[in-house]
Amino acid sequence: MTRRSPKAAGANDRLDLIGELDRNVHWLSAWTIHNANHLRESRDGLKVGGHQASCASMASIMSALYFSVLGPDDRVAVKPHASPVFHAIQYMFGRQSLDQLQRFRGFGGAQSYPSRTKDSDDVDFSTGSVGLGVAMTAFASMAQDYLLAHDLMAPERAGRMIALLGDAELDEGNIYECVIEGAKHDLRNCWWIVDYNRQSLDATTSERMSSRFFDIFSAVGWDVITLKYGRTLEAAFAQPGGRALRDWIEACPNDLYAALSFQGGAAWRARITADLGATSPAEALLEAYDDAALGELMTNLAGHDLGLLLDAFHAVTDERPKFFIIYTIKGFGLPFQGHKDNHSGLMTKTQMEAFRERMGVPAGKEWSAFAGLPRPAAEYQAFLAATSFAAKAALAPAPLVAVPDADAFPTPTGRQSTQVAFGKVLNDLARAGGPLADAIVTTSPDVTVSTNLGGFVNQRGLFARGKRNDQFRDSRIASTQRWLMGPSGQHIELGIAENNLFLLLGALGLTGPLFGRRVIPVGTLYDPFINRGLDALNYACYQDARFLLVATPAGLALAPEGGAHQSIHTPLIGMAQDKLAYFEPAFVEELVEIMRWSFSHLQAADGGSVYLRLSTRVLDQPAPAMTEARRAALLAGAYWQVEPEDGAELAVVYTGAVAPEAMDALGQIREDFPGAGLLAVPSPDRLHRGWSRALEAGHASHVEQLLARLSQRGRLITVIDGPPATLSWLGGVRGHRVAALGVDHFGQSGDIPDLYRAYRLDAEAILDATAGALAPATG
Ligand SMILES: Cc1ncc(C[n+]2csc(CCOP(=O)(O)OP(=O)(O)O)c2C)c(N)n1
Ligand SMILES: [Mg+2]
Repeated sequence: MTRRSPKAAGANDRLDLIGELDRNVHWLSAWTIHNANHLRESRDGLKVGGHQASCASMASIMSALYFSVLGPDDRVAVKPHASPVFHAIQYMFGRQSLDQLQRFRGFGGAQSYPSRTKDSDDVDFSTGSVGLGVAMTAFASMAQDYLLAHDLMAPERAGRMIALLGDAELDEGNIYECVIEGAKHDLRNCWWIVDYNRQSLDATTSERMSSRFFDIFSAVGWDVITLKYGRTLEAAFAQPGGRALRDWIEACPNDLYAALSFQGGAAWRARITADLGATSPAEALLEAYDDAALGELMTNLAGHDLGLLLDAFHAVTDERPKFFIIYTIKGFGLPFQGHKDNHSGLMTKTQMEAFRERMGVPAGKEWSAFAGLPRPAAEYQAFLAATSFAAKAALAPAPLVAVPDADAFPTPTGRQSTQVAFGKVLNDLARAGGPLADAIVTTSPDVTVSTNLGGFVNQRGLFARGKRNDQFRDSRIASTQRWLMGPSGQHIELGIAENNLFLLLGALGLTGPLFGRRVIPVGTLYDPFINRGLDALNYACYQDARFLLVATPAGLALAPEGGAHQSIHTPLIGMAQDKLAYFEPAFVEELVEIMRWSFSHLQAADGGSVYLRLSTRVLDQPAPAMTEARRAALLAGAYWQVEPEDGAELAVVYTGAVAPEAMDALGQIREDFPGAGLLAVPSPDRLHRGWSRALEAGHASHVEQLLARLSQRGRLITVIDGPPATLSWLGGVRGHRVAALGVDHFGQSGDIPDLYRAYRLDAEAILDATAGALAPATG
């Protein structure tokens, strides 16, 4: 960060100019955080926060990338707590507003962590939950390869998917799940750049890992490029005594290095002398530096040497995955550099004032993009306008994939489960062909067959960048799975790791905004294992990725598989997860309508993703009864399957595979209460959201209209193979008393009659609950 003077045109001048811009990236990122914490009015007394140390650590790496290396088609996941660096750079490019910077971490302002949906300055990937943004770039690269192989994008528009990460992010397991998957899928065009400051949030990290990361990533086929020392330090190593100095540094533990970086030149000198002895050849070398210069020398790590960074990045000419380990100092150039507590450290007003003077920023010019730099602003602007990153333009909205009308979705007939019917619907679509069938890409973490995707895959094949043989087929060994593998395949088979499923769905669900062409991703897994990938699911939804998630089997109805595989609380996840509409149909006719609607909802500007909680329980199917009105009610979440008499005293309400029990119980109830109704709720989520929205908008919601049919004193008996809370809220809609049946303990193995008895989901339990609900209220 030393000031450079303008030189003659040429490579050196270019480097100088980027160095000058880099200085303002350091400045603006620190200043934006300072403004939010110390200058902007605080109404609640809360610390606003922001990470000046994490920003300073990575600023030069990002300057090198954005000012010289990135092309218009490259996409970047920025280290979450380097968000201010990203916003500062965009501001310098004229793509971020002053108002947004001034409202950093405020309502409607630049986001604390880069956000695709909430930031206005073209964030490629949201980040925040560490590790996920990193893996997302690998899956985005696979998604890009999928588009390329299917001729959905021009080869010359292929970009590099780049993650900028903190070293502590490497502790997240999802990273390793991802690189294993990457190795299987010939991952390419993916760079991970580690800000290797050897500090996490709490502490300095173990030096034992340094060489291990090299081994781990080399082992999975990545090119590992370690950039450790800056050129000034390398030059010192070449001096007499330099070898001894280098050996000392190599042996220096991370925490000591960090502490000395904080303490400065005199402390470095004292410690090195104490360790090596006054007669060491390094002594003469140290004497050539005064304390300040020695402090600068010893913190001259590669991540703070722009020339070195630029050369290293530009030296990459092939598309193999690259793992850069770049040594840095956390808080570089700031008063708390190297201090173990610096993660949320903020400069005081006095420290900021000193920093401003050191950076040469005139008072009153703090917000100007090129404040205090030696050249006229126009020169920087002209330089930035000519960078390859500046050519990044907003993509036209991806064309919509036409969803065929109802004829293309024949309702599978006969006794069956929703899981089997799901497979048939996809299979029929694949057989009929057309734009929707061609746009679908399915994926599953090693449960393709057991979630009934097999038929689709038989027809559409497995995706691989290169053609691969099916040995079993070639050897004429009989199998129901005829899985041909090649570039035209439409199924991406994953290993078991569910995190990878959600990250891949996230990436495939963003191909429209990322690459200009939409695919329709359909992912399947066993419902209980949503929990395994829950943060990745949330992450995909947070970015507004669009996909159909089919979770099956679900609930106690999976009977013999027992408590480890029976999902219980997933309906509440479905209800609470933003940008994900949860449906749990009981019958095939409902499922077909929901699937057809989903393919449009996935593409609608105000749409979202869809979660289908399906079952392996085989049910008799009622006579076809779909009408326009029922379809609309079903998609709004509920319909009267058996209409109540007006003013009825009772209704049984159910969701999903417990339909036979609900119908059986209702039949018996109607012997005494002929007006009782049966309310089917295929989407507790849509029903509840409609109710919440209506509260805001002040009109009667669908659920209010449905329940208005009942007497004010009416009772609701709700039942679901899931948590009772999924439906018990219905009592709040019009004040009806509710008896809520459902599962609130872990499951166990058994058959459905035994389990539904034990967990009180059978007709008898519904009748008992009815009797209880009708008893006069006590107290
Ligand atoms: C999944 C997750 N867990 C915890 C956090 C809280 N957190 C934010 S940053 C951080 C440590 C960051 O260290 P590193 O990645 O090395 O970044 P640095 O600030 O050192 O550059 C932690 C634990 C988080 N954001 N995400
Ligand atoms: Mg770190």
